[in-house]
Amino acid sequence: MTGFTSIKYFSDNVGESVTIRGWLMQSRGSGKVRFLIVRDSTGITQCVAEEDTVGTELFDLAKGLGQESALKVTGTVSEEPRAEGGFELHVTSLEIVGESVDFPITPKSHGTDFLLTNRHLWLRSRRQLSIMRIRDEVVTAIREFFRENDFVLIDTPILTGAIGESAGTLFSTEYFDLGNAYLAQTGQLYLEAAIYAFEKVYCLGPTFRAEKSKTRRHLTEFWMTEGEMAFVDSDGNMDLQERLVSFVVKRVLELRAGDLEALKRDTAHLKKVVPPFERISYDEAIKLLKDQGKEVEWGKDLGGEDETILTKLFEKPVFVYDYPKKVKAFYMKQHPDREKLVKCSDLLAPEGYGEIIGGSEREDDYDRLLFRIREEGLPEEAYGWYLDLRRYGSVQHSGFGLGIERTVAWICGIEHLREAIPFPRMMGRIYP
Ligand code: NSS
Repeated sequence: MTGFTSIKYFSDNVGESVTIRGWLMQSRGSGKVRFLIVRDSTGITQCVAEEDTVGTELFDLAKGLGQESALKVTGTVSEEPRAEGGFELHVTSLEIVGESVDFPITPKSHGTDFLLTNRHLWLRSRRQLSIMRIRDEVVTAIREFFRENDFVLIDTPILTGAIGESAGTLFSTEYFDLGNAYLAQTGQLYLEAAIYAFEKVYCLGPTFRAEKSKTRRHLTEFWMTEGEMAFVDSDGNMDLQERLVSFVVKRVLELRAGDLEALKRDTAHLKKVVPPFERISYDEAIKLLKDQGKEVEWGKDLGGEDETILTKLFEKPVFVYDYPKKVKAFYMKQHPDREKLVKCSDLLAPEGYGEIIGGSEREDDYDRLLFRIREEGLPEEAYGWYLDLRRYGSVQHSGFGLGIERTVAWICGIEHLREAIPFPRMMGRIYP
């Protein structure tokens, strides 16, 4: 589009007259000068309207503008180190594109419930702008990492016939004459099929779990990136994960420093995120928890509180590997020496954040996998195709799933997953 510029490009236009389009975030001033803080796709800038320059009519217009009015602002760009972005725009003319009266979300603080009900408007707040930009960077970095490492993107289905993770948290829907279909809990089983075509594959998309718990770590719809690799064991799986996570954190530190600062994130913690990460066995984790005075029983899954305690003992993300089979999914490979364990790992993010990745080596033996499907009471007929993969060129393979919202929440240093996704889906909320 000609005739307009974006805030990001002000450095190319110093001393020139330009027009920007955007929304008014805030307006302040006194007497004969008004400062309009305007946001566009590329940044936030201060537009200065002086009565002596713009005339009384335009000045009064500027004074009366409501928060979130859509505007076209024309003015001269000048350098101003004290202003946000280092430049400001000296207004010569102003056009209201869309009025905004009594925007409900003001700079004062509001309750969480009110903000969530107004999520469609809350998204425009500064903190939310920074979180969403970091989310964008996280997803972009993940795609770049996989591409650089020769993984092929495989888009896995959302409507599925087989249960991917566990029967307890399924959303189901009627599927014509074929009975129930489930919303995907994972793309993993389909990625396992695709490694036989491409060796290394990944997916990145929404997944669904009917979580009835209301914790800060659970959404009913969350985004996950999953990687799957042929000829890779559980250790190799962890190697890849620590490289991926380190790459993503580095990217955000490099490219979204301003947003981290806006969120008041202490980046000292993030700068430590470089390979290798510590790896402790489930047995060791139980012992560490007991040493910390936590009552835990060998054989139970680690809860959110246990993870929080563990992560506080380490400066970097930490892997916990080889969990009891009882608490993990049917597809995980049995430990070669200890039949009660499976070859898996969870990656726990530091500073109390806890699990961001779940991964494992997969059961590649036809008979043992069939046994596990039966043992878990899963409908055998739905897994015919999955078992087939163990019949034609089956190889040792491993993979993992990284939760996007949990990763974003940790990198941003925010408490609750609901702020890490544009429109959160939780048990008690389906609007907006
Ligand atoms: O259940 S996981 O631990 N593992 C899987 O789904 C495997 N099929 C992945 C694989 O090996 N391909 O979930 C993986 C991650 C977990 O570590 C969390 O970061 C995230 O997905 N996750 C969630 N995020 C938000 N809300 C909910 N409910 C949730 N459940 C898992």
